[in-house]
Amino acid sequence: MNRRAFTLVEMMIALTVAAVLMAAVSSVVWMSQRNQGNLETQAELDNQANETLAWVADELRDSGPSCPDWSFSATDIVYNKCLGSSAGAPTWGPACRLALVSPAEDPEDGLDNNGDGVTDEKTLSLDSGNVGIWTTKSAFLRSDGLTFTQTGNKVLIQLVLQRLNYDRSPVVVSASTTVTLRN
Ligand SMILES: [Ca+2]
Ligand SMILES: [Ca+2]
Repeated sequence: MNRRAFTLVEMMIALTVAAVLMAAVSSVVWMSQRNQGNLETQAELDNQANETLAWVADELRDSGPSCPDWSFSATDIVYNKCLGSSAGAPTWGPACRLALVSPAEDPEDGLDNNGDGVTDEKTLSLDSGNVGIWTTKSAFLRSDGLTFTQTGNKVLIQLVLQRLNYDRSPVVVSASTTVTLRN
């Protein structure tokens, strides 16, 4: 009898120890996955911010206030690219427009319609004929995530990207660059 009771106690202790060990291992695995996932999210946003800034800088470098359709605001730019010159005068391409656009899955309504943890996120989009047909160039921008600031022939471009980490906490990346425009 005593031997059987002793065995039950042993079994209960063994089960408790096993449960504690499994909980500890699960916790370590989850934290490792979370840290790895968070690092990957951060790296993706950093890359996207840098690629977007380089692309915008390329778009604007051959343009400037002297182009025929130049229209500048804090959140969008209409511009023409210089294609070359003829008889000493610059030849301009069609009007293009860079602006924040609401994706169809999360329209501007104060709600996170697509449940990705960011309300009314935007894409930075290009309309290369200024006719309302947009090509998305960068996602995950916050609704306040694009600012153009013109000073003389320079434009400061500031981006703020946001998305959720692996653990559902928000990660925010801010990046900026200055482009020297064509005179
Ligand atoms: Ca929305
Ligand atoms: Ca959203």
